[in-house]
Amino acid sequence: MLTLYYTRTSFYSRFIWLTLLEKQLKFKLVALKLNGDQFAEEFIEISPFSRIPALVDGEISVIESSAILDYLEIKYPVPALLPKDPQILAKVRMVQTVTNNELLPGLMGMLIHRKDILDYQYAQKRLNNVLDFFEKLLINNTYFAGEQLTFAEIVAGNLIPYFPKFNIPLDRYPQLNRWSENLLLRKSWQEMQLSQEELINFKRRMKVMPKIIQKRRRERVKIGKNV
Ligand SMILES: N[C@@H](CCC(=O)N[C@@H](CS)C(=O)NCC(=O)O)C(=O)O
Repeated sequence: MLTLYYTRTSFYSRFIWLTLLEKQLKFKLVALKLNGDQFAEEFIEISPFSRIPALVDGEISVIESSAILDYLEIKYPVPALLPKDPQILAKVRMVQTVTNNELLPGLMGMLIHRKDILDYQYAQKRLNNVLDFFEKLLINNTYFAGEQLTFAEIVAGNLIPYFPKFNIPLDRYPQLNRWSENLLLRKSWQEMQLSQEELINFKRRMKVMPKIIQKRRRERVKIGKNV
């Protein structure tokens, strides 16, 4: 049996959750609150850096979301979520990586900072640059890889369709808008929908994230784990 350690609002956890759903695997979810429970000894045995997501598959524990995705793809290859064609694979990997390295920090920056400060404006610029780039990459295709749903949807599609809920309209991006609406209709996306209350709490939590991060660092130093 597969077990995913996660929280419902964690971006990295959510795309593992989506992968398990899209591959129609049987799995168990174990929710962490991240209020200190990530430092419990039993969890650190599974996830030595005390972070989610962590996936346990029988004898094996896998941490780091990209490693988990690769593991699931090779171990459970049907339906395939990575294309074989090198050019299309490069596109999918670009979408995955740019989402993690540019889009997510952009969104977080916009949720954390006040609009009048440079950090917010820089975050917004990063986010808009990614949306411009993705809009062009999509062309008129159903998915980034054409007709095949891939990790590009699992990763970028785990953020962009929810932008309107964060007051980031997609009107300027007709391709991404169409693509987002299409993803939100899928059973797997619907199964993971956050409630209005969860979204409000998430936004509130983001505002105090710098303080939460400091607190976690103090905890990590105390227990002698990696920061
Ligand atoms: N590089 C990791 C990042 C995971 C990560 O940052 N997880 C956050 C939740 S989204 C976490 O566990 N935070 C708890 C903490 O830092 O103590 C991955 O891709 O899996």
